[in-house]
Amino acid sequence: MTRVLRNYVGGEFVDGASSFEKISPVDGGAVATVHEADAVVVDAAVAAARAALNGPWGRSTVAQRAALLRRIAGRIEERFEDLLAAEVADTGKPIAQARKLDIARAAQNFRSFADTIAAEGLDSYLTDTADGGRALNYAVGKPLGVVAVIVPWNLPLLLLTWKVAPAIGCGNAVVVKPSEETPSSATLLAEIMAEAGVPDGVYNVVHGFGTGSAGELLTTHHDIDGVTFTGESRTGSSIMKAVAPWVRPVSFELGGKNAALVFDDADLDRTVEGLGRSIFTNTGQVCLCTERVYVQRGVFDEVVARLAKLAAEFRPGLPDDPLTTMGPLISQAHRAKVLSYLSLATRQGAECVAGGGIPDMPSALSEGAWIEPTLWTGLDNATAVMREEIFGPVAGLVPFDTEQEAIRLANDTKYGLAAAVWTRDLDRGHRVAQRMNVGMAWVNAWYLRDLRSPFGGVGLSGVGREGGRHSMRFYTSPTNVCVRIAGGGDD
Ligand code: NAD
Ligand code: 6OH
Repeated sequence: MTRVLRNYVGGEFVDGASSFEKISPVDGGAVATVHEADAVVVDAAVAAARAALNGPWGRSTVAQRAALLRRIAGRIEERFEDLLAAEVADTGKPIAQARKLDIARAAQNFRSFADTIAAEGLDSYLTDTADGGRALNYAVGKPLGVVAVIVPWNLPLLLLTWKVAPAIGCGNAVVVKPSEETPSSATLLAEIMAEAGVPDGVYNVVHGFGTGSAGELLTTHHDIDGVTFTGESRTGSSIMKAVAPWVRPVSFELGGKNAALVFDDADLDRTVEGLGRSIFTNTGQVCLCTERVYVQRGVFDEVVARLAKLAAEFRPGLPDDPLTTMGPLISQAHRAKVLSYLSLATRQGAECVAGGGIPDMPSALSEGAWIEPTLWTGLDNATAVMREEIFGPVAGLVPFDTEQEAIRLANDTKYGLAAAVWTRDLDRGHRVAQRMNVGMAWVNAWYLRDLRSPFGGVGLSGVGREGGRHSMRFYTSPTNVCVRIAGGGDD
């Protein structure tokens, strides 16, 4: 029997008017029946969040909220195996990866933001006035209010908690809309929130799709105060339009078409290992994944050969098989999109040097969304394959001659999320990284995170930054108080 997942509103699990099936990307079987939130449920969730803000939660202190975030982190660790099972059932990702990255980061997100809010200082200025006196300005950071949190399916719990932790830490109430592909961990988190003592209405979950469903109902709701969204650039654009009538603040972490730049002095062992992780982690379904690799001509053939060998060594399989090193894509629909780029690459003149199709799988897994890690050479930077986000375990490799040319090729994109520079020359590492038109550039590393640093992108890759105090800026709304201190008693 499949599980039934309900919406979570004001501390209660509630049905929706209709339901949909969540399908496993591993074998095509049913994972869960999910209650879809209609307008009545979304309204109730927003109202529950508003009521929480108007109650004792609205008067909670930073110290109380920091303690609460730490309790949530502790409870996540106690229910680690439940969350792991939920996440793996939805995504099919190898358990070892979900254990190390996805679920572990959920607890870290809460702890990190507990530290951030507890350490936040007062934003204050002393101003000289014309009469020789002074004025004291200080800004009181108040919660933004009811925050709509809309997240994708690739790192479901990690990305959800990356937003929910600072939102709650800053005293907001949230209505979360997880992806229709990954409804399980957000629902389980509702139980964890209740167990940790989060007041009713502070964390609400509405299930469903985007357009014409819970996502749109939430972003067009008249009583939300802001939207934080992670997902596709096109969806970000729709949400921006949806909130325009109310001029609501948004924070968007969107797609990428990220470049790696490999110089001929790079440590090739570290570089190829790093490239492999950056292209293939989570079956290429991380917004930060590299899909364009620019390699200096002198080492091009060697990098291609070594990376192709590494790609061929990946083993698709069941999440709990210790030998599995690559899971499926999230769904058949997403695989159809990735496969369409595989055939387009060939039509656009690519030479496929690794993968290129669907791997042979045992018959029990034949309905899964499996795909081969794929590498191409011979693609021009102007081709759709090199310009559009594919979001699969794929990359095109292109040679370059000079540093200037590498910078120009890497920056020749409408996206601007991340880049990775591989070189032993640290002057060049800094120089090139600083010239990348992106939110995040790594040198001799990829996806190495400090949760206090600004995370986000430019261009089609997003609006705003989150992380540490950058998150606090989005999740709070300051009121500046200016107190005149008259000078000398002659005023
Ligand atoms: P998506 O944009 O299709 O969906 C994301 C979420 O938005 C889902 O919950 C979906 O139901 C909802 N949604 C869709 N249309 C909506 C609408 N009109 N109104 C309101 N909500 C709507 O993205 P996805 O396919 O789930 O995720 C993959 C994409 O996410 C990729 O483009 C990837 O690059 C991006 N992503 C970016 C980051 C980042 O930090 N920059 C992180 C993870 C994923
Ligand atoms: C995108 O798929 C990954 C985003 C990662 C983060 O937001 C993070 O905090 O690590």
